[in-house]
Amino acid sequence: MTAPLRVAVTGAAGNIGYSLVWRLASGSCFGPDQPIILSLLEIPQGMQRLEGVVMEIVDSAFPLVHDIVATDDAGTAFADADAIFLVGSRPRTAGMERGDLVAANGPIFVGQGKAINRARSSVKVVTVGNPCNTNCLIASHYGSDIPKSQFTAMTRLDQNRAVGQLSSRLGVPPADVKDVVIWGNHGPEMYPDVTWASAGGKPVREQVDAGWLQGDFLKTVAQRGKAIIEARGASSAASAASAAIDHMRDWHLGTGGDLVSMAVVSQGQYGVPEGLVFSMPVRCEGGSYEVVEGLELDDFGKAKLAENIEALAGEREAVADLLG
Ligand code: NAX
Repeated sequence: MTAPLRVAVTGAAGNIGYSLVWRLASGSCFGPDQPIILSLLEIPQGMQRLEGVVMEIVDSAFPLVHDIVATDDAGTAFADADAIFLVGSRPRTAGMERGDLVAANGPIFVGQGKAINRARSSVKVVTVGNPCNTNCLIASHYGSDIPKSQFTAMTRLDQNRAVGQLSSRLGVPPADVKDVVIWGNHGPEMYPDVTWASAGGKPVREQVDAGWLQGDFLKTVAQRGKAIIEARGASSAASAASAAIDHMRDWHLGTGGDLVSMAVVSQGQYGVPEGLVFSMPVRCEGGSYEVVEGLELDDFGKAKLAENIEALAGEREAVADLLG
């Protein structure tokens, strides 16, 4: 029988966790034949809620779930992990800016980064808790026994939001929208780029005008998180969990040649300063990803990349004391 994968989720009793854990347990991420051990981390104040979550997982009787660990100790949660979803942190609430989030959540990723050193060196880490690019940068700094390539942050929700908008506009199912790229930060300056994208087998740029792409489309995708908070009174949860599943599933099982976007630790590609965690186009195969290099950006794209580099360099500056 296939050996189980050890899958850790932080903030497992939170809103995203409540959706994410069920998708993991059902086989949506690692495949229908891959057993898993769930390793769930919460803060001490969240342990009672986590107990309830564990009871419900047991009650769901998932055939693929071979064991469940529930703990408030990051070292225990991450020991020998094959995959880690860093979700736990404080969500943005109405009126809160990303700068406030950097200060509130950065310190969490110092301790958790150190604890990641206890995972397998092949561990796949996806950072969801915001500001996810910079939290990932902090975690990768302290998780120094693990190769930098194994630390990523999630911009898949932005990709899925862009695909959703194009699908509605062009009247094609989401599966027929391919190769949309998200560049940069999971923040308002993020750039959804359709230069290489197709919908229904035809280039997107031949089907929609540049004014819409640079105007309403960009604005809708960039401000979707805020719009959801205003409508729901709470930040995106089910769609975020779904995107985290997509991100990890593609990394683990491959993208079959399609472009997807992951925020990865830059090695200087596309002029992004080394070490910044920046969303780029990747292809995944055999359990690893490769940044797709050499794509030609137009002037608008180059300006958007510069804007994202500036924003993320600013966030890195804001947490310089944590990286000391
Ligand atoms: P919730 O407040 O519902 O849940 C967070 C959970 O994390 C809570 O149960 C809390 O007790 C726990 N927690 C807090 N600090 C922790 C720590 N140090 N270790 C372990 N657990 C800890 O928030 P939720 O809606 O689940 O959102 C979680 C994070 O995802 C937030 O930072 C949010 O901003 C971020 N998001 C990221 C998205 C992305 O695309 N990258 C989109 C959705 C979401 O906004």
